[in-house]
Amino acid sequence: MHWLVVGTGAVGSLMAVNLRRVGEHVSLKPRSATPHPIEIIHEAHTLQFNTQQLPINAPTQIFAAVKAYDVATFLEELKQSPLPDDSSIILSYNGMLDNESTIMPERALHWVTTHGAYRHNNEVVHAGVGESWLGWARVEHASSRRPTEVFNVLNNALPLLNWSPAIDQRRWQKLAINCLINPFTVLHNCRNGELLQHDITAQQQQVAEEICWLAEHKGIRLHAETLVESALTVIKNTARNYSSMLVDVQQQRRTEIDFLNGFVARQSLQAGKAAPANELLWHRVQELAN
Ligand code: KPL
Repeated sequence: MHWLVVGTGAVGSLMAVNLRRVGEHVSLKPRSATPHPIEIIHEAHTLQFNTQQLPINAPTQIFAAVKAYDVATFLEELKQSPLPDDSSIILSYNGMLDNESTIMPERALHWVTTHGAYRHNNEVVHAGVGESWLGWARVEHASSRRPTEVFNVLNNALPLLNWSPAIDQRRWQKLAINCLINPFTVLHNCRNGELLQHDITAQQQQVAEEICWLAEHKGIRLHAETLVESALTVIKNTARNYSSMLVDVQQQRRTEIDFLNGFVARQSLQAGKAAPANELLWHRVQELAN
């Protein structure tokens, strides 16, 4: 199979090296056009990847691990250069977009993961082994058959992969975990594990309750206590990590706060209920990030 990995951050790089490891043909689509191969170091080996931009002529599986704020632009670019039949588009990003249901292509799939990875210069480190879930992005396809070949290759490359007809449930859980950890690491300027030294449980509980209300409004059932407990487990399991949001702030990049707590605040208001705890975190991180 031909794969085009879009985004050379931690997740994209991790998937690229693992797809290559299981014998797949992998190219990378960097943000800006570069004619040179890209090198990724993994487990002390240097791997070279050719770069490719759209349009694509041969059937290709696209694995896009991009920032939430790049998703709409990328999907628009794809719309301008439709993919050949037998291609699929697998998306992996933090948070949610307000207009998601209107911009998801027919054959799009969401890939949600608990694997931990980070990039240091050209090197990608698989810091924590987790598992992943794959499911159709468009609700009307939720119960359609899984794309067996794509599923098997992804499962082989980075196990364990689960097929999920209810991928939105997973995405909401992940959204909640990120909303309950990432902004707090920015406000306290600390590693995930250092959050245990700060008294944030009451605030997290309110953030979680607001998320549960919105999720319920959209037909997804979550439990606030369980979310806060899961966040605590993730904090302990990733204690030495800097959250992706804190890294973005430190490197003066745009954060994904608009697509996490910002998404919850905006969507709740639109549904008729304020979400003050999420709104406060949204604005505080925006202030600190500018
Ligand atoms: O996904 C993460 C992130 O940093 O974005 C967590 C789970 C918080 C781990 O750092």
